[in-house]
Amino acid sequence: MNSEFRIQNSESNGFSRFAQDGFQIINSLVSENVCDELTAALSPLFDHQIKLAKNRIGGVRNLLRTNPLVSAFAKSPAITRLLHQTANRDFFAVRAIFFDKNPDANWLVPWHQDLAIAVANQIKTPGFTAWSMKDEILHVHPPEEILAAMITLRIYLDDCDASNGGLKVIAGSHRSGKIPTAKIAQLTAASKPVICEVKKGGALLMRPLLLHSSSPAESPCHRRVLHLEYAAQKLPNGLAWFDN
Ligand SMILES: O=C(O)CCC(=O)C(=O)O
Repeated sequence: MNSEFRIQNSESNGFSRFAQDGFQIINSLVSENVCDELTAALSPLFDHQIKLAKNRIGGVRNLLRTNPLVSAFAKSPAITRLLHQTANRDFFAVRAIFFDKNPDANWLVPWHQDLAIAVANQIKTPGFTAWSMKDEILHVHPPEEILAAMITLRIYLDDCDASNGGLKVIAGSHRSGKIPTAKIAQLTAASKPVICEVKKGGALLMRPLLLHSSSPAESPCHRRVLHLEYAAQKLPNGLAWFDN
């Protein structure tokens, strides 16, 4: 990793009301070189995963622990400073996933909120539900206030728009807290989604509780994204983040 990594330009594209809307697009956050370095390190991992499990199209998980480049990037002062500026508190990286929509992996993601966090241990704790394993890592749904304080930063390693499966979001939906599944369809039918168009090197900041979805690409080409999740607080009752 280029230790001189820095934010080139954190000017937003007009969707700058992060607290209100629950998301913000940042143009030109990282340089072409850093994007290419990340792509070169992560694309082969994704291709390998697709080859091993053809019917299982998911992201490459656990990258904070397995990939020093991702870990250095996610924890770099430039990124943690950006997060601090966004929400006026300190954040630490807790999960990193690499996604690539491409002709071999062109999936649809239905409307949802990101409710699961990766944890190191299982201790029965009020408000913590839906324990599960994803890629051999323990996950759980924490109480709403923990999710509401988190931020996701998606780094775009390719240009992305509506034609190649850009993320769609419902502005402000994070302010409804955890939304029951039955209500998600009603809410999305009654709202006008925003398609997040982001150029290579740009980024999307979003709250995990923001309703989001993505369509398969119409013109499948690579749509590579490094998805980084950050938390702002320790977990209660002896529970611990899987990474921190
Ligand atoms: O990258 C995508 O298209 C969707 C990913 C997603 O929904 C998620 O990370 O929760």
